[in-house]
Amino acid sequence: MSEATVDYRPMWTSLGLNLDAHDALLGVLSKAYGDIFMSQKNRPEGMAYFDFVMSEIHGLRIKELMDAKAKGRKVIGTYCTFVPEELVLAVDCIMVGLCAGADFAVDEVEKLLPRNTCALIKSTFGFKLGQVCPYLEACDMVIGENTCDGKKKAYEILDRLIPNFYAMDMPQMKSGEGKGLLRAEYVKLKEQLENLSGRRITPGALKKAIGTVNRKRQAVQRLARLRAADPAPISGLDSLLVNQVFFYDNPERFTDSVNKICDELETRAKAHEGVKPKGTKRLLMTGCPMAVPNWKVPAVVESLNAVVVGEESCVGERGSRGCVDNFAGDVDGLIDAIVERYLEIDCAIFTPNMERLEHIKEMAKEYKVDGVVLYGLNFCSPYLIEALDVEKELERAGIPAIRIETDYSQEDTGQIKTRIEAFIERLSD
Ligand code: BJ8
Repeated sequence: MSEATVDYRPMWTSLGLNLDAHDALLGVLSKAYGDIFMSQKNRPEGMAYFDFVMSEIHGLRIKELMDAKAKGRKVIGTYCTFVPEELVLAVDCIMVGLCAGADFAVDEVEKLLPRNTCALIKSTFGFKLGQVCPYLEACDMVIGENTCDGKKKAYEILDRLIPNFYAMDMPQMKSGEGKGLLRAEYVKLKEQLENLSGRRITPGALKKAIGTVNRKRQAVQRLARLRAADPAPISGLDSLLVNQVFFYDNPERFTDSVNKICDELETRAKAHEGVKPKGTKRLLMTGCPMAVPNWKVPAVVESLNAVVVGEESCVGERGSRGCVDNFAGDVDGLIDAIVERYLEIDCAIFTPNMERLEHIKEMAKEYKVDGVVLYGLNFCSPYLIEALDVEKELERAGIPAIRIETDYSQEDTGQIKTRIEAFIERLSD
């Protein structure tokens, strides 16, 4: 990650950031990125765009948001893939993902939350309490969703810390009333967005927004399919980075950049060129989402004789698969189509959630994986409990799996490395 050439400090000050704390965070981020990403070999040339995005993560993109705000556009922050970007774009607002992947202001956080709260929620609080996230501070509205119990209760507190915080309710079951409940929540959200932006959603605007988000998803779906090649034409780390940038980049520019990488990967695949030799062990990761800069486990995997070829995750295929049908002629019909697509997200908050097990097996087959890493954050009951069933199901299907339970600290990296190394050796038997 290169140094920013423009002085963004006045912009950060105007957003109310704590500049010293923010410098410290950027230092950690920059070092982690340099150590992990820039030491990779044989990366696609198209990753240069994503290196640039990361070097400007709190610079140019924030400036773009501030320029858009100056012209009257609103910025909407989200913490979950269940918030439809289609509705946000249809009122000419900009959506940014706010999930954070680093510990910050832990002592302050633990005055508000129990220590045994998952790292993702604690990090959300740390970024707010430490005043270090320009995305969060640039938001005109922040949407939380009542998914897991941790988020649901934490949002009651976050509501007091963040101005214009809006909590969206979520069904716990997809069957029965579930679809109707989600639809009702999306209609309420649409009204909130219309009030904030002063625009009414028209069929034309919603269709255009659906097209934009579909193209963005299709680009990452194309990238995912190309990873089925052996040798893998792109590393799991670079693919994860693309899926992370999905949440805050300009959608059209992101789509073009991903498609350019895909063109390059097609050529690589035809030439049997890869980031590691053919026959390298291929792993699928499944479980909790990994937000920037949470690269710990894939970095460990790829420091060994293995490559990650898929992520069954909300920062990955669970969050980006499927598209919204764009055929209906009115807003009601288009919202029905949005509900259909979003209900396909197999989040572990749903009960039962058998579709997720099927999807993991499908991915294992499609990407020709040798083994699966069940990734869970400490204290995340939904994914840690579901991991037991996933493991049994994979065992029945003859697919080896390893459960990794961790947090955002680096203290257990050595131990995780030892376990994954032994797992990979077992795959060679
Ligand atoms: S749709 S996965 S983005 S809720 S790790 S906070 S589940 S205790 S993140 Fe998620 Fe939406 Fe579901 Fe996806 Fe709770 Fe677990 Fe923490 Fe989690």
